[in-house]
Amino acid sequence: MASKLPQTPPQPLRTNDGDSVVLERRAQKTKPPQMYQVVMLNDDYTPMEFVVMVLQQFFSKDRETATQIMLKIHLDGKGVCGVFSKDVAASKVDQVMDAANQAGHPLQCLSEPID
Ligand code: TYC
Repeated sequence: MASKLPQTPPQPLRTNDGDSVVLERRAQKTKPPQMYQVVMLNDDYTPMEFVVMVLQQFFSKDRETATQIMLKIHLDGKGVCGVFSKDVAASKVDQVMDAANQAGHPLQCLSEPID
């Protein structure tokens, strides 16, 4: 697949006097892509250990970080597992929901755009 080079806006050239040239700076037109956070919700039934495992397996968290995130969700009702492009975030949600369904746990997770 051909990779895109970063796009630099066209630089207008304008002659100033006989010899010199003025380069005008233009605002960058391409916006950075919208990013999405994957949020996990608390419930009363999913085992803490399962949530820690999900955070390690699908979000590449070490055990200590995964435990901290799980406890934050447990206490606050929800927590952010990671920030991704739209497609990757959707795929993370699918992976988590599939794993939870297969294990018979009601764990819920969603993705939402961030500013
Ligand atoms: N509240 C659950 C319990 O006490 C643990 C839990 C944490 C569940 C985070 C879901 O996203 C979650 N077993």
